Amino acid sequence: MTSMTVGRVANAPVASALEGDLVTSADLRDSILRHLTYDLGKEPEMAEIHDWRIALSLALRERIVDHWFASMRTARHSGAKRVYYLSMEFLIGRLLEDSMVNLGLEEAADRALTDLGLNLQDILADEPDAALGNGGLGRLAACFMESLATVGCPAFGYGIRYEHGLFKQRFVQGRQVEEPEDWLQQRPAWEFERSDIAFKLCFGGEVSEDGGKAVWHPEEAVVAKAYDTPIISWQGRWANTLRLWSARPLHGFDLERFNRGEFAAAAEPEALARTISRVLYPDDTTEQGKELRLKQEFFFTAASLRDILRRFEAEHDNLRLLPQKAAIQLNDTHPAIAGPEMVRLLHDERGMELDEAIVTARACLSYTNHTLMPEALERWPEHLMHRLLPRHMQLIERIDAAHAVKQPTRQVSALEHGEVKMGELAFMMAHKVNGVSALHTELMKSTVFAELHRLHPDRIVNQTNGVTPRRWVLSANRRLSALITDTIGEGWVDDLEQLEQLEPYFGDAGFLDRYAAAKRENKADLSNWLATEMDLKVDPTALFDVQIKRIHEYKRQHMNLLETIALWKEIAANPDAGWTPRVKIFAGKAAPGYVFAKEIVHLINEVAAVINADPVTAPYLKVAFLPNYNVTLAERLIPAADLSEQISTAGKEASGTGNMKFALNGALTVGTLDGANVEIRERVGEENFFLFGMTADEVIARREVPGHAAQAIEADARLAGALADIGEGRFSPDDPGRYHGVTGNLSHHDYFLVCSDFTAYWEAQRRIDAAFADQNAWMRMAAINTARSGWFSSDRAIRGYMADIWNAEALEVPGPGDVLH
Ligand code: T68
Repeated sequence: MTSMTVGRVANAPVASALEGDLVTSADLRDSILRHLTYDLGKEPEMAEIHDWRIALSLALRERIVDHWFASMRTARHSGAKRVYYLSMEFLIGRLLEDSMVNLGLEEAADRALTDLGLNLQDILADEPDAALGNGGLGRLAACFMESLATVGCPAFGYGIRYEHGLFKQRFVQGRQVEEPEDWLQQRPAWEFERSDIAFKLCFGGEVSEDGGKAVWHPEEAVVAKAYDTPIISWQGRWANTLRLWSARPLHGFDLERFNRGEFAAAAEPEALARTISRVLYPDDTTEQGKELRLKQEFFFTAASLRDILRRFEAEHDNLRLLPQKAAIQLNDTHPAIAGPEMVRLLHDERGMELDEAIVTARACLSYTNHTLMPEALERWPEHLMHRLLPRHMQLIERIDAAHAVKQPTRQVSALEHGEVKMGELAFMMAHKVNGVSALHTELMKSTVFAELHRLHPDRIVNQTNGVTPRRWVLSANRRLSALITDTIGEGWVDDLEQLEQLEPYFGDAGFLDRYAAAKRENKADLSNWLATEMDLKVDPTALFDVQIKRIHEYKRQHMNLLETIALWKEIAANPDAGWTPRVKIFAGKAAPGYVFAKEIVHLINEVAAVINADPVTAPYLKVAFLPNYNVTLAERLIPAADLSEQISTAGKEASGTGNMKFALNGALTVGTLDGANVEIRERVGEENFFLFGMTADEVIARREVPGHAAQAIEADARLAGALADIGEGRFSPDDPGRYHGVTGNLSHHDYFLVCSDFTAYWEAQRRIDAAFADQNAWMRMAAINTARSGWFSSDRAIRGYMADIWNAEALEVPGPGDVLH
């Protein structure tokens, strides 16, 4: 790949590099002032930090636009296939630093702001996190958008422009309290409102027949209006569009009613329509059959398909070419209504034969599965589907029947017990279906999709997840990045497997020292932050043990907590036994309706309060539960971690992506053989990974053992002691029975096998204590994790999708001098 730096070349018109930088920073300062004055209408003396932040963002956005247009033009003129990534969630976080770094304008911005008497870090810290997602699935979509641009794949991301993203989490007396998120309160700096790109979408009504043709007479309609955010690649070589839809009423405001004095009623249609894009559903892996959710899914999927067809029809006149020009990826089943909707657009609205419409739609569509947990697989009641989308319900029956014809004996159907199974529907309407780690893909084949896999043995493929190195190494971990670039040059940033070149330097005097110094300084920064923000003093040289992710039973934060309690008791009983000091760090949100997860949140906070107040154990153990986990907090924590907790019940975590971020940043993993942990361990080497626990097969067998939890508790006095402390109210003296639900569940039912895996987990942690005591050996293992994790770049993942699923090629913006025609 060439490393032409369009951004830099375009912005450095004069001879010496320094002179060029000065010109750039002066230009940038001028455009910041221009945007502040003429777009925001503020005088510099009156401007507040967010005004400056928005002015800087607009100044950078301006520099993205030319690359963006050039990319779009190149895509149009080349006739290349476009990729469409349909996702209910894009957890993008902050965009300012990303854009600045990718444009190569960081130093210029720093200098421009210093000239203006401002501090770049303060400005970056002012940006709200765009939290338009729940967790891994949404963050993957955001990493994929950045990588699609960086590898030069012409693509659009399509989703919903939620007015309110994921709730903000506060702790009140240790309990989670949810507060609405309001990222649009200040003027959004990155998006372009597209009043001209809007589609009418219909719901409800009935279907009639007219000369053998189905005619849908809907009873309700809303408008989907587009908002575009350009996503710029590393070094500004390419830019794609993230197009988010916002719901508006078909007929605005009712002036007649308003004039009659019915003010609220006059605004009603507006409020109702807008409800569709009002809030992100805060569900993580548990689905609720909510009508509004189905409306949201149809809303963004149908708007996106209409947009895709409009673009195709502007460029081509033969619908049969569609599969050569459009690859449409469904991020989980949330956009699975795309199958029937596309058939409807091709058959009902454009007159293509039904069978051909099904084949054509399937050739465009592909589906990524992110979970095998039965309760998280989407199913919609047929009656609801019928009421909201009557024509689609008919087409689902037709698709299912057409699929049934191919089966010798009918075994699989998308319709069961009066419900539409969206996983089956997505599978039937996709030419490729992928899992997100090697293990997960194999489990898809042998469990949830076993029958469908037998019928279509070439359809399921694996694409192990990845993360963007620009955000998760280069920006998040400046010290490590500087060391890497000093050692092997800058090429690793968009060719992450170059990190392998680090390993020969491990023997050199100095490399591992510098590696250790970077980690030490990152930990010192986090310690200072914990002191100021959380009023918590920790030993910055202690082992920083981090578990950050959504709170869920299968992720087993409670197993980590039980080990914490057991460790605390052991230290208290024998404080002089040479303990390795540890800081246990937790962060994560519980879905508001997930009672058990909220009890775990409460319990972690109560345990933390008791342990942190114990003067005897204080030198060796502290517990921090940081509120409101989000992308920005992850960027702060991961570079400072020594240990990455990836301890899900084997077979349950489809992949994990945090595990990859930690490994790249030199944290060692304590983990089960689950999701991408398996592949991380294969790459970094088993001696550089702390494995414990049952395998996916053993988990299934263990569940069959009657009384498995009681047996495990009986056999492990530490586990029994920790459970007893919780059950007796040691951490909740005001309400000793508060956690009987938790202890009862663990002692009797224990579906996620916390008790059965506890002893192995405890032993792994003690091996970790011993390993950490030898800092030289530990830092070497950490550096090996960095050097051998380059494969987990989302650039690699995207190239895999392009080759195996989309059949799409990368493009390049013509360099200066090349003529576009
Ligand atoms: C995650 N899934 C997987 N779901 O749990 C994780 N679900 O193992 C994997 O690494 C990641 O996807 C990316 O592949 C989710 O994050 C959700 O967020 C979700 C949201 C709504 C409904 C259901």
